[in-house]
Amino acid sequence: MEIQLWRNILKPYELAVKELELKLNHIIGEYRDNGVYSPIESVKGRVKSISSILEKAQKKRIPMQELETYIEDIAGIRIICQFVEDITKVVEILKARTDMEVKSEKDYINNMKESGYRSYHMIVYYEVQTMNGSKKLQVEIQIRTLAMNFWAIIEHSLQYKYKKNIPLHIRKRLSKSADAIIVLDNEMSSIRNEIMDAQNIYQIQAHIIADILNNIQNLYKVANKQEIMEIQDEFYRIYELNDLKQLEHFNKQLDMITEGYQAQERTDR
Ligand code: 0O2
Repeated sequence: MEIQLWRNILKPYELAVKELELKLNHIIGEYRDNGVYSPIESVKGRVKSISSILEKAQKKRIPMQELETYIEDIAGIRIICQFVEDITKVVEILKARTDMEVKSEKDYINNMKESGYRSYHMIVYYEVQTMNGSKKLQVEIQIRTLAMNFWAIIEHSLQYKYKKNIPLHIRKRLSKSADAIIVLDNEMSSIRNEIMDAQNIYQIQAHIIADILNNIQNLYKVANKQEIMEIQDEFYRIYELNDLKQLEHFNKQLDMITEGYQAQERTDR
């Protein structure tokens, strides 16, 4: 096939990957902006390289004109979660979406592969708009924890190094480390609430501080310099106390001061 034709085939897949990365990252932002723990930690997408597509087509004896039907992972999205429990939540979120339709699912979390590989796979249909109209594509979504991802990346590199023929002694070690990953994920799950609380507090604090700085910036336009200096000194004092309640209280006071100036401005007009 001509290079230019490959480009034309792959372009819509590139669009699908970009759109899905944007949409899924937006979910993370929505959760965090609301001070709620996000079940998605990070998202990464890729379009399969031409050489990998050819390799897979050859291995599976797929005719060129049927590549797009039988190679389901030309577009791939990987969703990383912190905890195993989050994976179920992410699957629910994806199933509830109206911009994709689930074709098939594979649960390698509860049915670990012989290699030790664990991940939840979904093949979804996703529609993109191109200059030639809309096109429905298949996208593979892999959902796994940070720990599972660590294992999969290492094992994938070894598969590449040994051309999918990893020596037995290394396979045994990989299998042992896959078991260790299960223990690690379970341990993390047992302190999940504690970790989630800590992360939420961090997010809330970051929001309040951003709010306070925004308020102070607005006050520059209306308040006198002396008052702003006092407010700033007070902010630094409270910030050093590292006390969320005091920061919240200070922010409310700033809101009131700002409202006071706005009311005065209205009556002056
Ligand atoms: P790449 O380079 O990641 O794109 P097949 O695709 O034929 O191997 P199948 O049944 O079509 O297998 O799909 P399956 O088993 O769900 O695997 C799809 C993808 O999951 C693989 O794509 C890998 O990304 C990942 N995967 C599956 N098994 C393993 C494993 O044992 N170790 C690692 N590290 N990853 C795995 P590709 O095309 O094989 O590879």
